[in-house]
Amino acid sequence: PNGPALRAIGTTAAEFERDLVSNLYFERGTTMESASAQDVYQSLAVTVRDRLVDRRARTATAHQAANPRCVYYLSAEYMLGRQLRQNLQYTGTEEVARDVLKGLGVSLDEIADFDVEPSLGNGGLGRLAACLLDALATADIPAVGYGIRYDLGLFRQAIVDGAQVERPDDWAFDGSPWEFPQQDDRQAVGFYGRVEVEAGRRRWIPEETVLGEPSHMLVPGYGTQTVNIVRLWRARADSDAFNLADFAAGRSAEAVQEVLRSENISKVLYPADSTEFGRELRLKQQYFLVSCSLWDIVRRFHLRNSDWTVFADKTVIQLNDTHPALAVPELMRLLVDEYELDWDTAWSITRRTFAYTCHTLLPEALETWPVALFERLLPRHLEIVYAINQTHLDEVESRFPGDGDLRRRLSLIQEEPERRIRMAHLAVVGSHAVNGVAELHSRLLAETTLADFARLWPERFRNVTNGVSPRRFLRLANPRLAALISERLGGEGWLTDLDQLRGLAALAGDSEFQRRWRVVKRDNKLDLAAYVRAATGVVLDPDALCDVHVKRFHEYKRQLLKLLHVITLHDRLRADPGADVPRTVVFAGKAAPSYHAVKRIIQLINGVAKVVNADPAVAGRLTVVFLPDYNVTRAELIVPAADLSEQISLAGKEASGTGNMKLALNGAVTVGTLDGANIELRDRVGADNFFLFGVDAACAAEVRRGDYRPGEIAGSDPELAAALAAIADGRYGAGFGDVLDTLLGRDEYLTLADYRAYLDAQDAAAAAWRDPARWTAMSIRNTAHCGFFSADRTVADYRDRIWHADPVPVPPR
Ligand code: DL6
Repeated sequence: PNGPALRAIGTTAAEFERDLVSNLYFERGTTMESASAQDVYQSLAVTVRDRLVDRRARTATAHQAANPRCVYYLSAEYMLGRQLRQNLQYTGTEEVARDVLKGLGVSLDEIADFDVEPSLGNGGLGRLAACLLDALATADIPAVGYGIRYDLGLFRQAIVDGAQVERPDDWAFDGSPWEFPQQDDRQAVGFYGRVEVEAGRRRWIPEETVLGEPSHMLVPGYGTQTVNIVRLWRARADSDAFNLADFAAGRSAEAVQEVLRSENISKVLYPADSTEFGRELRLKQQYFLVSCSLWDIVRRFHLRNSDWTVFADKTVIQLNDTHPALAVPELMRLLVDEYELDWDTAWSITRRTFAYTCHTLLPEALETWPVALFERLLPRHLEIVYAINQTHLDEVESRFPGDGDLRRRLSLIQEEPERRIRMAHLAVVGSHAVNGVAELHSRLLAETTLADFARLWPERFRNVTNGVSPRRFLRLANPRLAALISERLGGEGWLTDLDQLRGLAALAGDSEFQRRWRVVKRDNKLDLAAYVRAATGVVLDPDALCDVHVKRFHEYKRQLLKLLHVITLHDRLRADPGADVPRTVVFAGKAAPSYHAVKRIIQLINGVAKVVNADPAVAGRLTVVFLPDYNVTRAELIVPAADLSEQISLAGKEASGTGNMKLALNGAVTVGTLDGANIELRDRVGADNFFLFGVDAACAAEVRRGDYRPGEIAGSDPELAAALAAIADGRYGAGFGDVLDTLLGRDEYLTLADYRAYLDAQDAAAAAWRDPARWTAMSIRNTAHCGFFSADRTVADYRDRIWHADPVPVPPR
């Protein structure tokens, strides 16, 4: 490629300014004198984006020539975060842009605030997908991420009278400069209908068709020329779906009915599944993603190859959890029905192509779909699932003859109380590799959730511990710390070789380095404080211990345990102002709209915050804030400011966690349980630099099986009893009896069992904080030993253990 791209590759100030002004003029139809801030933002974004387009063109050329094995990542969620600053950094144009804008009388920081994060995911799973794409491009591995371009991302969270209120997130309302719509690649997706037999072959005749229209976003690698893409599908109705006659007759709602029915498919991330309509829509979304993406993968394969026998050598499809598991029967349908391969050949190709990552241990999170719904929506796929199941159960029978119980447990179909398709089983049966996302999680998967499968095919199971992007979560989020690290390590090599951070360990006790480390943390806390004050009115003390519990709300993550600690601190401090170190407790996170129990916990947190922050007896000692609308952008603000990282899920429940990694990387010391990747984190940063507490997974399971009586624990621990009494007597707002009932009834997540150990760990943390030299050394050691948690290492593990995909370096222009 040359010609047009040449216009946009210069990185001098003059070239950048020329392109910026030109984009303003030709793309926005305005000039610097009359441009709005939005005009400047959009033109700046396009100016930066253009510098990646040239790399993308060269990447595509290099991939076409090398005909490599490509990694296709199928995920219903991506939390990409804001793009502008990332792309400025990855193109090396941040300083140029800042200077050029300044010369034009505009501040880059103000303009950068117009950048909108596409929140196309719920939490960990979606953010992991984004970190892996970043690391794939950085490793020069040819990859495409496939997902859904939801019109409305994860809801925006507002707090009204202490309670969570969900507002729509119309992330592209002002137009997203990062999207490239690809109307030419629209693809028809069928639903419903019937199966017919034609010349001895079964063929699906769908009754309804929707168009999948892709747009892609660029995913640049850091320090490399590779630019991969994420391709997001949007549902569109056919252009003649609008009923003009109805409209003319005044029936405007009827006129748009077909358009809405089609376009609803990509309208919202995770439609509520409490109604039949919502459940059907969700399954439609999943098939929509899978159908569009497989068509595209096959199209890409045929651009470079003609022989199906090499499909699996050129293609690996990673299923990010079970949401895209329909890809297994869909590929079978394409191969058998459309391309007329025989079943066994198709099945061998399919199995060699797919790999599956499981992200949970919670039984309720393992997806199943009612057979009746599945049959109505995807009749041919149901036949294929049955056929796959038959072959699978025959294999089970031949390996374990006469074990009907085992067959029932391993079947793709659950029979009772209603016939349902088990999507995790479908994903395991259709894949050659299955992985968990942390050592403990992978072990527990093989020992519990998927134990029968692990017995059947032990060779399929492996672990790939999660990781995070050091570019986004250190350099971009925490430029002060990144600069200090680069200064001391003599360069930025650590950004792509995170183990180099080990070099900091030797400086952990160096008083001058410690002083600078503390200055960075304090400055980051001042930034957070400014934001918190503007958003909530709460004033934070930058010298207080910044104690953060930020992540999705779920009972197993035990925000309530943290809150009991806060209530106890409140009591203790009222009696003795020196009972704890000055502390700011930051909560942030969203609750699923229908998850009533944790929405009540959010309310209680806000009730506690209101009372504590207004209590003169603890002023300057304890501050509690709930920061609304947690997302990637907010994380980038909170994580660099944190001193203490709360990773306190009940052991055996959190698959991995990635917030634990981001926080430790930024020098926060963890107080945590032996859960998920906490275990590996503690192994690496050292037990002396981690505050461990609580039951382990085996013990938790045992307690759960036994005669656990939370009421007795509450009765025998006066501080705990006082905390519960304070909630009961309405000190933090009336009517939280339901929260207490859950704790004193089943206490499913052993909050009360771990309370005392947790408080002891917090007291140990406070003691360490009282000694700044000790604390700072712990903080530095956390950062120094976090190299393992780079997404680059995660991608290298996937590459070596599952994908076997070689890098294809893209030559510079
Ligand atoms: O693997 C990414 C992330 C883990 O770090 C979290 O521990 C885990 O809870 C999360 N899982 C999900 C989806 N759960 N299901 N199904 O977000 O994945």
